[in-house]
Amino acid sequence: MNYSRRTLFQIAASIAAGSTVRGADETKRDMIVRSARPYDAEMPMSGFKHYLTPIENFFVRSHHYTPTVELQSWRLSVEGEVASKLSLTIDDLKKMPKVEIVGVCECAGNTRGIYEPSMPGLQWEYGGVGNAKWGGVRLADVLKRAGIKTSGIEVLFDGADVPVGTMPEFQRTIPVRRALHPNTLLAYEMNGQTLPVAHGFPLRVIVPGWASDSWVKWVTRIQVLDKEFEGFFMKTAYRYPVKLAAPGVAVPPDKMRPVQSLRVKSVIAAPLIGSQISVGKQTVVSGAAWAGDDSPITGVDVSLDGGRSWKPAALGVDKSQFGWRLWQLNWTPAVEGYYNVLSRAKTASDIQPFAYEWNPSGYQNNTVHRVGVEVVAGEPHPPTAAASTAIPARDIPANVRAACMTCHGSDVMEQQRLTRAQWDREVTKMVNWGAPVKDADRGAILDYLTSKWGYRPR
Ligand SMILES: Nc1nc2c(c(=O)[nH]1)N[C@H]1C(S)=C(S)[C@@H](COP(=O)(O)O)O[C@H]1N2
Ligand SMILES: [Mo]
Repeated sequence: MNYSRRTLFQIAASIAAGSTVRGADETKRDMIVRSARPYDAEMPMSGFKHYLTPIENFFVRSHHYTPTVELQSWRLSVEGEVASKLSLTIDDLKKMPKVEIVGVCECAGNTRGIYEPSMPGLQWEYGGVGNAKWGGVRLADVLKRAGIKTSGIEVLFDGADVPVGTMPEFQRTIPVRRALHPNTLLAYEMNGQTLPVAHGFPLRVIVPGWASDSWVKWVTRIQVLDKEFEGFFMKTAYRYPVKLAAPGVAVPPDKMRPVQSLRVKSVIAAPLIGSQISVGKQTVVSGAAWAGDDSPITGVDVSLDGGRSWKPAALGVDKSQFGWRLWQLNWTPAVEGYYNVLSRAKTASDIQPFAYEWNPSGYQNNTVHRVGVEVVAGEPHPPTAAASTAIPARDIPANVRAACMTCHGSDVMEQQRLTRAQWDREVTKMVNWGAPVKDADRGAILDYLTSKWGYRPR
């Protein structure tokens, strides 16, 4: 959706005043909020204990402000390289054959937060992922109904969300081959309920096995293109180096390709990092594991000694082609001390690596998860929370507030660990997206950002 600058500032103002534009889904609980506006929140580690992630814990990633969609006026338009344009209501879609698929929705940037050197972006740890049952129609059925032409190369999706500042629209394409794949859906249900607002009400794209940057929410328009789409979110963002570069080295976008398939990955949900467990008492090491669109999980191995020896974990009974697999291993530690607990998932053709492939935007981090725990005699204490770098808004200088916090809160800045040169590039990007930065203020703003949220090792 396109808005004039004036409307944009009215929207920004109404959001700041907490009025009509809907923000976070009201039903979220225990989330790790990475940004309050636009709303970005991570699933707590306890979410990895459920086969289907409860919606109240399902992570949310929205580049822009959440739109309020009125079903009465909502239409899905299908256009471009098609024999006949369509304009469909949600009831039209519900009359078509319904399909349900369990699938992992994982942000390409999940686990970005552990890369060194760090890069700008939401500093997701492990919970930028969830597993849900999606219900809707096959995208192929809709495209065939419109009479998709053989000239079609890519299918473009456009959502109803409202860009932050002068950021580009969140528009994404997938190749026609993937669009016509029987597992690619337009979903109007999540875990058997109406798709929640935060997850794209009334309709979103589901591309099982692919990273969720392709899972466009709040879809209003589908356009079949006869050439490759040039938009920002395809040609600049969500790209991964064709050939890896050394950590910290820039890679030009034309030497990168779009992120597509997920990678084999497992996460340890319990015990939690930094926790204590009792000697001689049985503990359950448990978590979830998933993979991309080519082959399912064949096993998860657990090490209780930093990778010297491995034991196979028991896999949960619930399984589906694109869903995650729960796993667990019982452990009764006999000796006190500090233990490095690791999990490593595998498929018929791939296995989790120990070293990450550093890449400029910090995508696809699927390294072996390590959880350090202490085995103690006596009563264990719960893990201690990490120190916060939060600063009350009133203590942030006025020029920083005006430049940055018209569009988003300070929470997004607090999690960054950036050098002055990296902050400089961020400020340039934000100015291009409409941030009001006076030339005279720029140096002071950079000094402040670097002094508060400069690079620090994790
Ligand atoms: N319209 C729209 N769709 C979107 C986004 C967005 O910002 N706008 N974010 C994408 C990204 S990057 C991710 S990771 C997933 C997150 O889906 P969720 O919020 O349902 O977990 O939505 C995708 N679909
Ligand atoms: Mo994402």
